[in-house]
Amino acid sequence: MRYLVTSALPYANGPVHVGHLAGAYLPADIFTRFLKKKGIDAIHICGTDEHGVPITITAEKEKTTPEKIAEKYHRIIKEEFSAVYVEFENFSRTTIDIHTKLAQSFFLRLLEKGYIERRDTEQFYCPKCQRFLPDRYVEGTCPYCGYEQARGDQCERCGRWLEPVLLKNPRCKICGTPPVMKKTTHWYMKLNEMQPWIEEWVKTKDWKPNVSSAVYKWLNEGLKPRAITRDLSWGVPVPLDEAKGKVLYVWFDAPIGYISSTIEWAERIGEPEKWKDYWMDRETRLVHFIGKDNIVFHTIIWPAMLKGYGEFVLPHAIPANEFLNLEGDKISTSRNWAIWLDDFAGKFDPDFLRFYITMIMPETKDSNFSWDEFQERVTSELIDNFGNFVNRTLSFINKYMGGRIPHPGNLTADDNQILRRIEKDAEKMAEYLFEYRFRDGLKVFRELSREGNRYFDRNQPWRTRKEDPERAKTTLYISAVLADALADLGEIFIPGGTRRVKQMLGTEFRPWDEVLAPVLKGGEELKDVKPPYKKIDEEVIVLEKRRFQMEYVTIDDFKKLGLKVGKVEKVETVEGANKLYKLTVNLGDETRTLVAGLRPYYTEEELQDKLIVVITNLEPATIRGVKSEGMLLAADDGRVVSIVSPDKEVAPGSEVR
Ligand code: B3M
Ligand code: ZN
Repeated sequence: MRYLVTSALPYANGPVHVGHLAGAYLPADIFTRFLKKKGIDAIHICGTDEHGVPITITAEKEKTTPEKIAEKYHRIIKEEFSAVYVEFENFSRTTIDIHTKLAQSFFLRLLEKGYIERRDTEQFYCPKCQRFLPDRYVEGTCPYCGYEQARGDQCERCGRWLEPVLLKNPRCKICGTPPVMKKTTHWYMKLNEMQPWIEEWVKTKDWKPNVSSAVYKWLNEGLKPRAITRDLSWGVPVPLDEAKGKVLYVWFDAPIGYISSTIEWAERIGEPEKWKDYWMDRETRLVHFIGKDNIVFHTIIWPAMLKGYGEFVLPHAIPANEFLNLEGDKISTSRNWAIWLDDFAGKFDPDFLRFYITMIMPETKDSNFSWDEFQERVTSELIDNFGNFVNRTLSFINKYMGGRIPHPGNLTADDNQILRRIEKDAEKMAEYLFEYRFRDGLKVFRELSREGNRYFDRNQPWRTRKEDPERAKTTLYISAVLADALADLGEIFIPGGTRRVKQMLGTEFRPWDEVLAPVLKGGEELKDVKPPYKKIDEEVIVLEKRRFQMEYVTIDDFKKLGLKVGKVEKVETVEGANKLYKLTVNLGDETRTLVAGLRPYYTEEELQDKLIVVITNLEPATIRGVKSEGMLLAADDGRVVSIVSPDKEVAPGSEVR
């Protein structure tokens, strides 16, 4: 048996956020790490999806080329993943040569075999821009809700799916000209003819309930032929003379990226034939991790493409996740209602995110990320549970046992119970993980950590140390063995902290099934004992939370805000807080103190005498012992923080309306 694990290819038109992480990349990373630790041959394959209209739109907006956008975000996304310890055997791009050729060969083979047909149709065309307009390039009034800026594929206000012809007053998104209908030719995949086979195949699968319901909804509606070409210049060219100026639809070429990335990997490691083991050997289990919006493409269209092509294995499982919301609201990149991975990793230990996201992973239904819960869960379940157990064990050994793990004496029933439990829990976790139940897997780990703390409390080494030293030594030995086992079982979820634990113990990570046989014999010397995790930085949480404390307001609500221009008269640092400044601000008829988390972004000189905008009637808050009587406004796109400042000189105290 062998596994090929993939996660959805992110569009190279923006950075990756926690929603993406929870949907596909984290479960895929945990799963691959687990398989490898189980001694199973497994690789994790991904790359950026660099074609498609979203990228050309971004390029037009930023007045640059799709190539440049793809290049930029490929690099950013790759860095973001490594910042949260998500690892791949290969992270490719759909613009490489291997990919273009393979995608074209897919098209030609399916055409040759009669799965694709040519059709003449009509489509919106902008006479001014002289181009056909993809759905997203047409804007108009939504026929359902009357929203005037509805997009040709979907209305952002009422959420309904649209087609450009349904829009009232349609216009070209680029130049505003009303488009005209024009004849064109496209190639369609005859999914309707493939439906009987797809249904047969789908029935052989043991889908997760959320996946299953989406798949059958589509099948029950009946599959329709689907256009797989577009009149665009950005994409994989359709390899036919009669199709000049046309490219493959991005969703046709994207999943082929899983194969081309595997080929690229095989070439890179100097075994150019090796990709075939993963794509052509029936022993391989192909597992696609994706978010729920990608279900139909992976469960219906992609298998149909693979089946039509004929040489490759079909998906073994598609454990799609539902959505992760953020502070009770849908994640939205355009509203910056998101937590970006690189931003997070600069502020907190990446294990914190991996741990919390796994705890709330949207495996069967949507779930919600909340900063309060993040802080609470990470503190109580990771730092004060696993972290504390390791730390009290190792500190005790350091302090009272000369820094060496003691040799055990006779084992009591309680000691043996711990050793057996490690074994049982490792098995239980493995069962959950093979079933893609990552929350449950992590729960076993959390409970085992908790049992470690209880064991330590029950056996009271601080007391037996004087009364019964043999007992104390055995207790600490067993605790160290458990700490070592926890590091192994936890590694797949929290690779950072568990590595630090291994370093302190002087042991190596071991295969899953060897966790039961303790390697520690007693006598080993500990190295650099310190808590595996630092506490969560309260000030950083406070600042993060502020970003998400908004909801829709009426004009009257807005008027309730006392917004005034202030002038910074004095800038001071706050003792023990390296993110904060204490600002003394002149508001015309009064002077106030504000605490602001600006130190990473502004020097004291830059702030001195600056005009700022202040909310004057915000409930005062005491931050690090300093009373903050208001809040200043700043823009934050996740990368740059920029103070909002009037662009002409106005008197301090001026009202902002
Ligand atoms: N790029 C959509 C997305 O990022 C798409 C996935 C392709 S997987 C083959 O959600
Ligand atoms: Zn136009």
